[in-house]
Order: sequence, then C-alpha cells, then structure tokens
Amino acid sequence: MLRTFRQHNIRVTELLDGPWDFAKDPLNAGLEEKWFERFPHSPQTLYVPSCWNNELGMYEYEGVGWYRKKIVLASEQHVRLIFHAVQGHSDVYLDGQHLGYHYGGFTPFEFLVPSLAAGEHELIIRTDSTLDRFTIPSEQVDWFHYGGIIRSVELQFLPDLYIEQLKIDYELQGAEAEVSVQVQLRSLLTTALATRLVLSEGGQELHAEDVQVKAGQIVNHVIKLRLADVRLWNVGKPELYTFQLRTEHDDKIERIGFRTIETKDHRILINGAPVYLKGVNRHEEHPEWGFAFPPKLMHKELDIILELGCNTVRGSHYPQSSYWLDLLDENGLVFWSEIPIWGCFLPNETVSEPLFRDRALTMIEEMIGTHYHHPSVVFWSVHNEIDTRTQEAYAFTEALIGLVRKLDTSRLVTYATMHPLEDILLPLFDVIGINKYFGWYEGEVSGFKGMLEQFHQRAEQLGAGDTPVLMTEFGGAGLFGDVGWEPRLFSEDYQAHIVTEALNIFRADPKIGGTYIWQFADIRGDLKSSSRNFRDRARGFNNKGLVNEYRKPKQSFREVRRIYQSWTD
Ligand code: ADA
Repeated sequence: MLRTFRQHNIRVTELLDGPWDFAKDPLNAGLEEKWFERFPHSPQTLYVPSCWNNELGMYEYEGVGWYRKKIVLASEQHVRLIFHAVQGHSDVYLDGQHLGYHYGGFTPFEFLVPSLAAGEHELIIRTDSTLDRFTIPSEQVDWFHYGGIIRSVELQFLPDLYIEQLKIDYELQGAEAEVSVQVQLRSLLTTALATRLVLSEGGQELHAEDVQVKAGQIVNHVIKLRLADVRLWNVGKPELYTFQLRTEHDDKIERIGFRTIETKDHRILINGAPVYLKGVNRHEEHPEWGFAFPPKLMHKELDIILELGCNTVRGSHYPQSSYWLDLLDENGLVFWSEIPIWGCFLPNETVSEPLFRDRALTMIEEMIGTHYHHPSVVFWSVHNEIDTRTQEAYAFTEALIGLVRKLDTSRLVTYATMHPLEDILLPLFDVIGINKYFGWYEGEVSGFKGMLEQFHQRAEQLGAGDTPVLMTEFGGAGLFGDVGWEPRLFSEDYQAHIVTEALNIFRADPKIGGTYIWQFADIRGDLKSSSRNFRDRARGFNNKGLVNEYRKPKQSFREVRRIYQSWTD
C-alpha cells in the first residue's frame, strides 16, 4: 500500500510486492543477466518490500544482492516501472538490457519502457548496500543501514498519451486561493493526438479544455484557478483537497492542504497563529521489518505519538514513506523531512567532494519532488550534525539551500547543528535546530541553560537573533525494564529525569519554538560504527527511545505524555 488514497482511477497500476528470487553476491562477482545460472545453489525467495538483514543468516550482511521477478503482459503495453525505495546503488535490467542506475535509498526512481511486447519478461535488480566515504549516509553512521528493496515496486500501464506530471501550487489571500496547476503530458505516439483535459476537485469539475499534442511531444501546460472560501489545513484540524486531472485514457490524483507558513517572534506560524512544536525524532525502522515499515504499524505508531501529545515529528534521518506522511496530513501533524546526511563523524573534506555534493543535491531534489504536496511538511532539512564550523560546510550548505529555495519557496529551510556555540551557518537558515545531550554525553542536564544563553548571544551577533530555534535532539538511554529506586545511568528513571528536566528548561526559554526528543523508539545501531564511536550502545541498540523497539512505553514516555499534554498553547 503506497498511499492512503488512490492515485489513479483510470490508469492501471500494479504493485510487484510479494516473493522475488534473491541471491546475495558477497564477492561482488559482477554477473550480468545470466547471474542466476552461475550461482551454485538455487536462489532463495525474499518478500518485497523488505530488508534482507531481517532474514536468517543475513543479520549483518552488507554488500550486493540480486533480485529477480517475472512479469507477464497479455498484450503489448507502454510500461513505467517505479522503484519506491531501494537501498544504496541500484542497477535495473529488463530482459538483460540495462535500464539504468540510481543511487539513493529513500526516494523513488523510475524507468519508462514504451511498447513492451506481450509475453514473459525478466526484471532484475542488482543492489549494493555498501557504505563508504562518499555514500549518503557515509560509512560511519549511528543507525543500521539495512539492505534491499525497502518500499514497493510499481508497474504502471500507460496509454499513448499520458500524464507525466501534476504539480499544484497556490497563494493564499485570506480565504481565497490562487491555484496554479502545472501539467505535463507526454505522447508516445507517432501521430498527433487531441484530448480533453479535465481538472476536478472532490468530484466537482473545475476546468476543462481540449489540448493538442504532437507526435512524441512533451507538453507543459498551466491551469490557473481561483478558489473562494477554502478550508485551511491546520495543526490538529486538517482539511484536505483532492484534485484529479484526467484525459480520455489517463488520470492522476494529488492531495493538498491550504495553509501558510511563516516565522515570527521565535515561533513557527501556521495560518498566522504560533504553534509551539511538541515532537519526537522518528526512525522508520522496526526489528522485524527494518526500513520496510508496514503501513498497519504506521497507524499504531501514529496513535502512540498522538497519545504522547505530539503535534510534530522529525523524520530522522531520511525521507520517510508517503503513506506515513499521508497519515500526518490527515491528522494535522507538522513534519520535518531531511536527507540522510549524518555528519557527526563525517570527515570535513567529504562535503567538498563533487560526488558527495551531487548525491546530496539529487537526494534533495527527489525528496522535495516526492513529498511536495503534503501539507504536513513544513521543514526541509539539508543535513544533520556536519562540522558547521568550517568554510567547507558553508560552501556545501549554500549549494544545498540554493537548490531547496529554487524548488520550493513555500516552506522553511533548516538543519540540525551539534556545534551551536561555534557554528558559522546560523544566518543561512529560516530555522535553526540544535542537537545537544547535556545529562548524557556532557555534564549535567542543567548545562542546557548556560549553553542556550551563550547561543542566543552568539546568534544575535551573527545576525540570526530572530531566527526560531528548535531543540531537535536531546535525551539519554534508558534500558527497557531497568527501573529502580533512584535514577542510575541507563535506567528508565534516569532517562525520564533527563528528558523532563530538559523539556522544562526549553519551555521556559522564550527563544525556543519547540522540542524534538531523541528519540521516539529504540533502534538497531550499526555495530561497526557504534563499536568504534560509541561504547554506550547496549544490545547494539540506540536505547534513547521513549518506547522500546517493539513500541512498549518506558517511564520517559509517561513523563513526556504528562508534560506534552499539559502544554496546551
Ligand atoms: C546524534 C545523532 C543521532 C543519534 C544521537 C545519539 O545527535 O543525530 O542520530 O546518533 O546523536 O543517540 O547519540
């Protein structure tokens, strides 16, 4: 299930979810289309979507994995193959032909195959989950980077003239919206074709016209509309609009929400009203599914997060599923979306490497393209904890921010810094996120007060004194079930103590606009990286969750619920 609503009523689509042939290729034999024949044993079966590290004998496997699936067409068809997320490097082959390569992990990529003949076809994907200095995330990272096809593979059957793109923008003046609908039509025909183009919302026709498309042409078309008395999407009170664009043989459905985003007096304003953000950091990860987090569990996750009293979630540290964002849209939560640059141990030189920079830019473009219409998305974040004290980071960040602003002027651009008192990037952003662990990695939890005083002074000096500041990470580990009479290190009691003290300090600071606790649930750590960098990862897990990895509440959950539910403004 990709979305909570249908994206097409006319276009025929099919998910290739289910059993695929799979073989790991630890020696990276570089086999071509006949690879299965060269393996001494028959391939195993793996369910797609999933992560191979959740299967027996592959807990730690990092490297190459080959997937194969048969596709059968009853007649010749134009097909589009969409890979909604594959970890790392992917090479896709159809009937032995290389369709293309993609690097990424959490965003979709696709291939168009016009006039694919009737009959049986063999689809093969070679994926490589290996991390190195120039991958994103790079080789030192504090979460387990599962391998595999982690989100659905979709097969679409396209008509000769199809809707390639539907992008909806709007400007709000009071309750009136000026809507601009950008349409891209593409012809796969050798002759010209005319079609009727109809745009409707909630079943009501808003616009219709006849369009001519020449043979093989791509046509860009803009439809302008004025909508009166729009119902605004608000935090806790969401209102959504579902637009359908259709031609005679194709359609595309997108859902949006109308709202404005601004910042003022250190706060985030939604529709002109300040919202104090009460949030958690969420990895889309589970011990049984890895990153292939099932939609059913997302519903429960959402219920738990709402029960906690949250009005926002940070998608740490990578673009999360569209299904999850649909749920946030429908429930009126604010979302922070970021690309997986995790910079705590990233060597400084890496951010100046063209390959690394290009990968980051592509990830930004794909993230924004994928999640553009979700009203819940308020923040685009470009990196987490890189060395923000350096000129290299400055130049890199300018390039990333430049791209975000080119692609989307309606949202806030942000990042998370671990060097708040030395950071030279403060003036570049609309919102500043601070990650700090007083009470855990450094000093007493009360240390936050002095740090924040110094930070505010410094922000003022750098000309960023009015920029809203969010506490994007803070907390400590609490091993589930370890409770006692006093708050010992690693106990649930100590974790609850740090988190509650920190929340009270932040709430008393008028320059802080919201809090994201690290983290919602315990997650599996990357042992290679953890053993080198962290000695505190008991069980090989990052145990700073308010709930454990199976979403059972710790003491900190109950304390935070009490606090978040009492913050009513
Ligand atoms: C960092 C990082 C998180 C996590 C956290 C921790 O701030 O952004 O991903 O690693 O520290 O638990 O130490």
